[in-house]
Amino acid sequence: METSRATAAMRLSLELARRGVRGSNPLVGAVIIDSAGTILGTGHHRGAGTAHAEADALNRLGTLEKDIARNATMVVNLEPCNHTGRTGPCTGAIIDSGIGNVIFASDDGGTKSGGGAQTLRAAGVNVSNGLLRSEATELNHRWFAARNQGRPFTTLHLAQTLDGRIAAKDGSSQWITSPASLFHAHQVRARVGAIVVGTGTVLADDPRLNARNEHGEPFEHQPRRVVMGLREIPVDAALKADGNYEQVRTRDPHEVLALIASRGIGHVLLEGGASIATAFLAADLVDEIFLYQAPIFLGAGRSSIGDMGIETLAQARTFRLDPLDGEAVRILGPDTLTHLEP
Ligand code: AOF
Ligand code: ZN
Repeated sequence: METSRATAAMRLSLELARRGVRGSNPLVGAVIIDSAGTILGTGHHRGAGTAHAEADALNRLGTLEKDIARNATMVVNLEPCNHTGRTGPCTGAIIDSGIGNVIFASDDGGTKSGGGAQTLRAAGVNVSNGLLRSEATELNHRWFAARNQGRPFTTLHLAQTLDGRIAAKDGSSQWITSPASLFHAHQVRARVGAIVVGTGTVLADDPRLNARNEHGEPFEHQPRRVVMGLREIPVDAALKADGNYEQVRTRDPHEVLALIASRGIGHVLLEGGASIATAFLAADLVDEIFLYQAPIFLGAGRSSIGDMGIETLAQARTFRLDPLDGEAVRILGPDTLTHLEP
């Protein structure tokens, strides 16, 4: 395989990968090319529980003729997995397809999912790695970091006014953002393993914190509700309704994430309030942000983020626009939604 063709295919894999959603799984794209570099098929991973990129590309391509398969190359930005998780192992799917060559960028390195290259080689597949490794590592850097630290991936929701308020002076806060924003937030809820809120939010708003569709009906998958903080919350709090709930009596975000990881949960949504958002940001434990911004000012009232101990501009916590499906900023009814990463 000519390097420039393989590199072009890897660039395409990275581009396809970015169409997925972040969370407990990495962003992965796969491109199958023939010996001349012509694209035979493409695929990408859409998020936890859905087909992996390699399987997606193979499924869409269908059965390959033996000769074509032997000369074809699977180009993918992550080492094909070697484990049966929510889906079958990609190594097995590649071996079954008869594809003779695999080029990947980053190693998987997971205790269960890793070792794919070895399995493929043992089955007679030519494997090479490291092509565009730095781009591939960069693409999933927060996911790699979360996994190396043994903690869940975290998503922070901020729903605020143009002046960064989440409640008016009198405490009223429902609703600052529009139904369109709320619906988007519920779709995010539906794909995380747990939602974290502070005791203050429970005492102030008594939220249900379940994931509902546009008709207000609950989605099939419901996240676990984790309440963080020392204050007692009422026995009849709405979020306790289905029993999929617990309180963690700490103010330390590391401790909360360790507990959630011990429950086998890989993706956490931080929903508020300000003290939770502030604590996780200050500890550099926010992997992505969905910022819902309503076109209103309040001029006073509760800020979305509190004092993080920053004294001067040079100490600012910096985020950057991170496109999802090609766009980092979206219009949701009257609001804007910005997707950010550290
Ligand atoms: C791949 N291709 O597209 C992805 C991989 O439980 P599962 O089945 O969703 O597996 C998740 C693990 O598989 C994840 O932690 C990572 O190690 C790997 N992700 N591997 O070959 C893909 N998304
Ligand atoms: Zn896989």
